[in-house]
Amino acid sequence: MTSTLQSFNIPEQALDRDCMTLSRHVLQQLESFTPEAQDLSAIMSRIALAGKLISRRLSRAGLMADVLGFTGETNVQGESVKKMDIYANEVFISVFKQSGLVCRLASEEMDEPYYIPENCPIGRYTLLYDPIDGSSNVDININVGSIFAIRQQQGEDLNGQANDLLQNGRQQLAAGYILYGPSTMLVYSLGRGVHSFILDPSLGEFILAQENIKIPEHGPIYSTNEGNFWQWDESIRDYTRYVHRHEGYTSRYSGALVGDIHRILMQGGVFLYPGTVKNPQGKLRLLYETAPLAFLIEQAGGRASNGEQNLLDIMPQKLHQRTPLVIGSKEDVNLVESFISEHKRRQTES
Ligand code: P6P
Repeated sequence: MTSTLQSFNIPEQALDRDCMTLSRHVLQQLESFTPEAQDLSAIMSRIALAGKLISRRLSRAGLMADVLGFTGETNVQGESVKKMDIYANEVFISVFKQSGLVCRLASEEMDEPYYIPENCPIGRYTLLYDPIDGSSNVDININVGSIFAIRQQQGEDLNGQANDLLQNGRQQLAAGYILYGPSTMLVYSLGRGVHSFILDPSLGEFILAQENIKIPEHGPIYSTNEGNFWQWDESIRDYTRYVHRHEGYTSRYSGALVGDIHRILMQGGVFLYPGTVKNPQGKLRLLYETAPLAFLIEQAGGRASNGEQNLLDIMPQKLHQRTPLVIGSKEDVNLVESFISEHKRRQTES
């Protein structure tokens, strides 16, 4: 007896997959329907909605007034703010404001966290995010991304400074990114593997694409801005000379972290943004860029550090703290770290 689907030549698994939406996948991951599981599922759905809204705007950016270009403002990072940064930041606030899910949103674009007091007694969840990472690429139609992490409030945030967020990356309940590329892809982890979803515009849903993504143990790609070469520590310069001189390495760098990390996740290799003479702590932000990505890459079987310490063990001292970043395949991160430790050894011996 063939099933109805088979009699219409509709592969059952294809239909099942089209029905595996993000919210259903979260509940399946948590193997539970507890209020906490429902909350996380609902939070991920709101993040997906934010991704849809941002994707839609980006796809029309060149055709609409007031989407491209700069606002003329400078953000807490001292960077010129793109109109798309502000729009995306507001999208995340809007999709969570009436959700009853999160009580705070901490963003690269906001000096202080945004509080939604009426939500605080509920999930006590906090969303940390970089609404548009790599926004300099928006005006030239090259991929950009959003990065997010979910944490739970610990203790009382009495002074409204959200100091309870200053915990290491192992306190993250979930993390991921949305890549606005040829297709819009959401990649996330709840600590039970890394899974990707692709936005099907015809359905308006993120549909499961790949489960339990594993990063190769080694890959050919090294991704870094070699324009900073003479700003780097000698150990990083020696690593760069090594990959220049040895077969089997190739450089890929887009200037947008999410796309560069996604390439490393899928093909293997290492991304590094080291400290420089001018910025010893590097450029990337710990709480809403490097820690979420480190969580994800570790879940995929890779590694992430600041060059010496596991990235997820770093205790932030302030909300917008920066860290150097070495992240990717285990073997390739280890190789970078071996140059750093060798230089430290020589310095202590001299
Ligand atoms: P640089 C974008 O501004 C960003 O924060 C990341 O997306 C990207 O990896 C990095 O900065 C690029 O910085 O100094 O190479 O232009």
